[in-house]
Amino acid sequence: APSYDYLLVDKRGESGCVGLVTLNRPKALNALSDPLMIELNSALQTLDADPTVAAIVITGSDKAFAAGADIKQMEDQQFVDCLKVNFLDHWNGITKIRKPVIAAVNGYALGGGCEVAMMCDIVLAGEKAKFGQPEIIIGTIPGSGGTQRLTKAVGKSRAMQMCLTGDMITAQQANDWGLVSSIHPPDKLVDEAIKLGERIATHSKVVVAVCKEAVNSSFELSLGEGVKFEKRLFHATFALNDRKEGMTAFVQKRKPNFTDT
Ligand code: CO8
Repeated sequence: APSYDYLLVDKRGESGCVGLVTLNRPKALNALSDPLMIELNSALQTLDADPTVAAIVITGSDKAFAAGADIKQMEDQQFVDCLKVNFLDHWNGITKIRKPVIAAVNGYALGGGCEVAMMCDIVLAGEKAKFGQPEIIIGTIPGSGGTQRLTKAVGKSRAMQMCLTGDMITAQQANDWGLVSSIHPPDKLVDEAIKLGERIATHSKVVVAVCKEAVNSSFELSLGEGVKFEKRLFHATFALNDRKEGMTAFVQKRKPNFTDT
């Protein structure tokens, strides 16, 4: 297995069906440097390609999921440096992963850390988690989807307030606003995320991937186009053995035996 400088990668859950990626740069509160993000993309791609893995959990430490892009790396950077390498373009690698990705956020999810959490498919929070887009405080703005995904998640007024003040919100607020789907005691959070991954793992992996694609298309398409696309994907499941198996198992009152075909 590949080894990483800034990540711990493990397989958990029944038969190792859930990939667990732990951001591990404790000295900088998991600040998301270029090398860290390159490793994260690579670890996610490896787990995405692993046929035994059904879902992936990304977590950080108790203190920080991730405290944002690396400010020390950016301090002396010029516009032309950003332009030349299309700075942070590779961050959206997470959104190319076809298996469900669950963020388990304990501690700070700030700036790029909040953006990474929002690129995941499901976000679970520990009771002490804090979310924020503090870029405005350091003279910039969110650069990896913060102004877009946060607005879609919590609405304009709340997103504006967060982006314009830079103030953090609590796990409770994030839950009330729909940014996360549930809150857990900090020491139970990762286990809960893995349980959720295991639950998803009981389904057909191909159908899960199709379902994820359909939900995500709602962010890109008009309602009419989205519903049309969904309908065709729904029809497409009828080409799968797992669609037939799922319905036959229901009719025969037994558990389905999915083969991911
Ligand atoms: N980058 C680099 N180092 C960091 C970062 C960061 N984002 N966050 C924390 N660290 C480092 C600190 O410098 C410190 O290091 P050292 O011990 O060497 O001084 C160490 O981590 C511990 O941090 P603190 O001492 O500050 O810990 P506290 O518990 O006192 O405070 C906070 C914790 C509140 C999280 C505080 O560290 C903080 O405010 N961090 C910065 C948060 C922030 O502003 N994040 C947004 C960054 S910008 C961003 O993410 C933009 C993303 C997209 C950019 C697109 C550009 C094109």
